[in-house]
Amino acid sequence: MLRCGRHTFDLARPLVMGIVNVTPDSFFDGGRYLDASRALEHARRLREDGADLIDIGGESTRPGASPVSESDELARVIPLVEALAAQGTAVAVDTRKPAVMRASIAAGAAMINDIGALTAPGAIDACAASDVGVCLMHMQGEPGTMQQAPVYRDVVAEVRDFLVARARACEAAGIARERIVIDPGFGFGKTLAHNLALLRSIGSLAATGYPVLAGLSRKSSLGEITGRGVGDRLPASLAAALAAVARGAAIVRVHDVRETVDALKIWLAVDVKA
Ligand code: 9MG
Repeated sequence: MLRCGRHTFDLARPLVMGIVNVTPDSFFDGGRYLDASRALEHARRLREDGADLIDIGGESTRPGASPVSESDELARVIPLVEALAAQGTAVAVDTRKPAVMRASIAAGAAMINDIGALTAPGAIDACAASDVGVCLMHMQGEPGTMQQAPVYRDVVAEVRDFLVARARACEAAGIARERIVIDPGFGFGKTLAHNLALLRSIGSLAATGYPVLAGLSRKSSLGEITGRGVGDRLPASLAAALAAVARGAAIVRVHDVRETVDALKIWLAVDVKA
């Protein structure tokens, strides 16, 4: 079970998290949903398509992205969280800022999705004071420069050890184990070889006992393998989501919810024992 505020998810089947970026510069949907009514309409569509959670982001995290002010991020994200949560949607908010975390939780967010794994001062406390779920992601470096020269001695062991240490820090602060998800952070300070090693080793992350979220949707590693631009990476994204789930991922974070839900239905029909 995964507990996220008033939502409880059974992890017997993989969950789908749909992405809505309320940013001018995200790598796939940047600029499409800056207008709040369009973002809301898109989030509702993703829900209808079968998303279990909707991830709202007000700051681009793509390689090379520039930081956004707290007030801009709040203005982009909070109205959407309020509107979606009021309709009963489980909303995750992708942020690293404790003030945005607190405001999102007050507005009804069910999960805080932090690419910084709650390392900012005050971030753990902001989440521990509530009952939201938390997604702790691994990143080497900062979005502005992280893809310049990522280096690891043993990428799988280093990512796993970091995530377990962060999860334990959360538990020590009062965030129950059932509220914690870990994420290797595909593309965040990682080469293609690092991403592939992590994808192959999702089982070893899942063996820690924390549910694993995999975010590969439309990412550049898929383009490196297929030679396709971001707009033509749907088949690669579906294959990557299935590869992650087959190795033990509990949640996939995707742009293309309808197609991913269909692909998972086939995978489940074939793979899961009755
Ligand atoms: C915000 N964001 C972009 N990519 C992501 C990923 O792979 N995982 C998580 N948790 N968040 C992400």
